[in-house]
Amino acid sequence: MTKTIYILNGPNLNLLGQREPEIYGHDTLADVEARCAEVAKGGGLAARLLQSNHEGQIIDWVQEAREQAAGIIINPAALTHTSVAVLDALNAFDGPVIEVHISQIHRRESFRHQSYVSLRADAVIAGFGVQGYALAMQRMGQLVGDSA
Ligand code: CA2
Repeated sequence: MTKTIYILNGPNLNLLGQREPEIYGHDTLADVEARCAEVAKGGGLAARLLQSNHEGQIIDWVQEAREQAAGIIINPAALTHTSVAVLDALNAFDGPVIEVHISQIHRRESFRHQSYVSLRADAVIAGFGVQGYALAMQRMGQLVGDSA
């Protein structure tokens, strides 16, 4: 059976492509979803992209992933820097976790330098723009694919 990778996105990422293009670029989450689906397919995987502005919903999806997904790609957005609850949920997930940030968070305000999620993430990608999601999916193919 095809393995599914969850691509979870936190608060305000629904605005991707509509605001602050100088930081986040012009692509929308729908563009990200299409590109990730393509890369996933090439690696024999399926992609499921989800976005919520609500911390509890992100946690519910991480818990759902325990049953439904082989790996998680997550851009927790601002929850990266605040949420022990998202970290705890990820700690209960057994598969690979890749943290993605569109911007280079270490070159931004100091409050963005701290990531709770990095304490669990197997890999972190930051500053590649939305290409980071596709790179993460490529790596997932290596980590959970049939040739892994
Ligand atoms: O660089 C990233 O991917 C971030 O996770 C994005 C978060 C920010 O809080 C993190 O520090 C770094 C912000 C997401 C908000 O997304 C928007 C996209 C377009 C327009 C407005 C907000």
